[in-house]
Amino acid sequence: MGTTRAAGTAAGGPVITTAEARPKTLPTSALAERAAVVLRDNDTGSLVTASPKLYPHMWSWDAAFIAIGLAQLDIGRAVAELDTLLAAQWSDGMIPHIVFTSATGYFPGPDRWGTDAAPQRPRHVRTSGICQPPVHAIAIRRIVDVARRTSRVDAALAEGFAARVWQRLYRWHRWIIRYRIVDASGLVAIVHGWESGMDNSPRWDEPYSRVVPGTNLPPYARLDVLRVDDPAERPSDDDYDRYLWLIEQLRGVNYEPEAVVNTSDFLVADTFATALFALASDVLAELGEELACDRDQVAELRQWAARARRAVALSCRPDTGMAADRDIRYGNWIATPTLAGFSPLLCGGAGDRAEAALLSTLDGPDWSGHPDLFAAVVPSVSPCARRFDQRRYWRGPQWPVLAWLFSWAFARRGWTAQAARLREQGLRLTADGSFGEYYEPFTGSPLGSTNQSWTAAVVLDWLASEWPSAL
Ligand code: 2M8
Repeated sequence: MGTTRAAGTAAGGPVITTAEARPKTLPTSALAERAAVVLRDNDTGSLVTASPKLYPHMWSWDAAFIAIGLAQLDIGRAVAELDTLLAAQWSDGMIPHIVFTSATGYFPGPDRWGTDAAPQRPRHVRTSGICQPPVHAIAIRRIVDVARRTSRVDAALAEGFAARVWQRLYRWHRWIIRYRIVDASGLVAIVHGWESGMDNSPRWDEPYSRVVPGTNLPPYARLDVLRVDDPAERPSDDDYDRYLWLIEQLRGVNYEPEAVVNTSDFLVADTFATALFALASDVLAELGEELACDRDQVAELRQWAARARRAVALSCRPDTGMAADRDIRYGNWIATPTLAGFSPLLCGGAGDRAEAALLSTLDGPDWSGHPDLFAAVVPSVSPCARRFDQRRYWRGPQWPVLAWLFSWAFARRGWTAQAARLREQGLRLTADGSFGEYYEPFTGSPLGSTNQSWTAAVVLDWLASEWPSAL
């Protein structure tokens, strides 16, 4: 405890000094119990907030992962979580990125978003006006699979729910196809870094450098920096000015989906969102086949998945094999080495040789195999990259929720050894039971929020006995 060491030099990267202070490791049963307590404590009755202090509302992709964890406790509660989210779906099909509770401790709240004047908004609840990655079909798949193993009653409940909401999910995917495939890359476009879920990732440095906040940006006070131990774990004030400026732009066109794409100074084709769209469209089509949903719509989903998969494969850089994003406004590729580069491994389509090479990059010393990592979990940015920052949010730390996503996708693809290893290492990272939002890669210390719901949720799923061979 408390010794200081140098780390991060393996592949010629920066010398990084870290203080080791690794907390306890809980036995599995205690870890599962703690995870369940976190989900229960963060439950308002109709939704589980993303975290108790930092994020006292429902976030779209958090809700999907949270529902996966809830399924290990109570299928009915898991289903209710997604029902709450889907009830906030906009009339055009978009699932909003935040569904607000009455809590006031988060900025920007509903007044700053100002979606009340948007005709497509839901009437009974206030939401933000952008979206997040489309992982919801994956959650439904997992809930149905878990329920089928628990009891007939649970299976009937989960399948009935899936059949009931399938059409809503189809409309959500159709919204993405209609409004967010906007350039020849065929990748899913985003109009705000928050839509990627990886808010301040170096992927967005260049596009954000071109967003210049106007002098008429209304004043505001950040609350997020007051809720973490160290503001250096969060985005900078300059980042926030840009985030808020984009909201002003979107609000200015009343969140009309075509106008939003034409207006936002930030318009980027997101390879990671595209891979998730491909994967989730396939999963939704598969559920549609099982539940005898509309055949034409199932066929459309398959086509959308194939197109998105191809777009991700085409985005791969010839030198590294890693997928890239594209700045649509300025017409250039963005090949910053972040974990989004591994997108083809989620959805397939790059070809066997390319995938094998990418898998060995993932396991190699620049990434999960970096010798100084506390746990062999893919960091959000390569520890050998110039812009790697081991404590700052999406610029270096490890995110258990993303490790779960890769582990689930790998198991589905039949890569059980890799899936099992990710699960084992993900559990190593989270074994102290603090359920950090993200983790410092060299010490394994939790950062950002603690008792983060999606971290607790994926740990609960990982701890389920049948994982991963029977996925
Ligand atoms: C983070 O994003 C929000 C804005 O949406 C924030 O920083 O205020 C991201 O990590 C995002 O991916 C996540 O869904 C959200 C809630 O956990 O927090």
